[in-house]
Amino acid sequence: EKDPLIVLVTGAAGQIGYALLPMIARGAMLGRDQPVIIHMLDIEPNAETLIGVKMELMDGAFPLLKGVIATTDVIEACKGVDVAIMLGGFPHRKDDNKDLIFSNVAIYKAQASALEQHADPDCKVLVVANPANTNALILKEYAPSIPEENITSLTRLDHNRALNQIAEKLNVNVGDVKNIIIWGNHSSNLYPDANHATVNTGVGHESVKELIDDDHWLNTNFITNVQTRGQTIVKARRLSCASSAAISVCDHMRDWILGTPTGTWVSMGVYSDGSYGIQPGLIYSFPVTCEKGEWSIVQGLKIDEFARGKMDALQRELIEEKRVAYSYPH
Ligand code: NAX
Repeated sequence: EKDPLIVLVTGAAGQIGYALLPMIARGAMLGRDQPVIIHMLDIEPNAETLIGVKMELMDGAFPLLKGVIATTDVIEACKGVDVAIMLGGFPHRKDDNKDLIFSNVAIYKAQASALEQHADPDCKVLVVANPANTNALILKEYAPSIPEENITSLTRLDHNRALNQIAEKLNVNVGDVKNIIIWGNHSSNLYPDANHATVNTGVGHESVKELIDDDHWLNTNFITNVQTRGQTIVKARRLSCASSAAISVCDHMRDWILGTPTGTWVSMGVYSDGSYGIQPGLIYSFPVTCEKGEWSIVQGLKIDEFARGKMDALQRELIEEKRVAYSYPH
């Protein structure tokens, strides 16, 4: 049997945590043969909820689950961690982006230091809490000894939502659609790009763009459907999405650690290296393939003028978030 990996989930008493924890314990994230020890972190006002969530996790009687720690102590939570899923953060309040960024800078600064000092030196981190890209950037800045390629942010939910939109439009199984791209920022202006996506039609991989044959739809409704999907769910469920977010977290980590299938890429927020003219020093979502725990940005895709405009606008948005984050009083 493999040695257990220690998985930290911050904000574990929250909505996504509730859906995610049993998935991790069941092997949906790291594999059905990978034992795990779960560290759940939340803040003092939610300490009791956290204990309740832990009790349910224990009652799942998961053979892969070798231990659970539920704590409000960030240092205890970060000890020996191999994989860190950062769901915890200051909640969004309408039209107060600066406040949101500042509150999260304080949180991510402290958690970065704790991870740097107490986690495994090769710990892999996924930031989910919004603003996810900028929180990931702060974490990277304040944990300089964690390799920069180990710090990523979530755009996989948007990626999966985009795959579903295409599958519904073409009336095909979502498992046959691949190679969507979510570029840039996980924000209300996010850009799903289907220009390079394909559908397995049984006889081969055909271009989504050609099959749909409606650039207007791809450049309007398709984009807004993905952008507003979260709000559409809130309206229907009267709660924000949780299980789809948890699934996408598992997808992100599983593909990163165990590898993407040949010929398939996925979207991940990663530290930019100048690819596609995006300036280095941002956490920007790119199409990536993964092998043996390492991601690499898919190179050489043709970018049309429409996509270029969206990619640049999202870059500007991230530069602005970064500026605000860096103006946080040190
Ligand atoms: P909840 O508000 O249900 O849970 C957040 C939890 O974090 C709470 O239990 C809270 O007590 C805890 N928390 C707050 N500060 C903390 C700290 N300093 N240390 C540890 N825990 C702390 O939110 P939930 O619906 O679970 O969503 C979690 C985060 O994911 C939110 O920031 C949300 O905006 C973000 N999302 C990001 C997505 C993405 O694609 N990147 C999609 C899903 C989700 O909306």
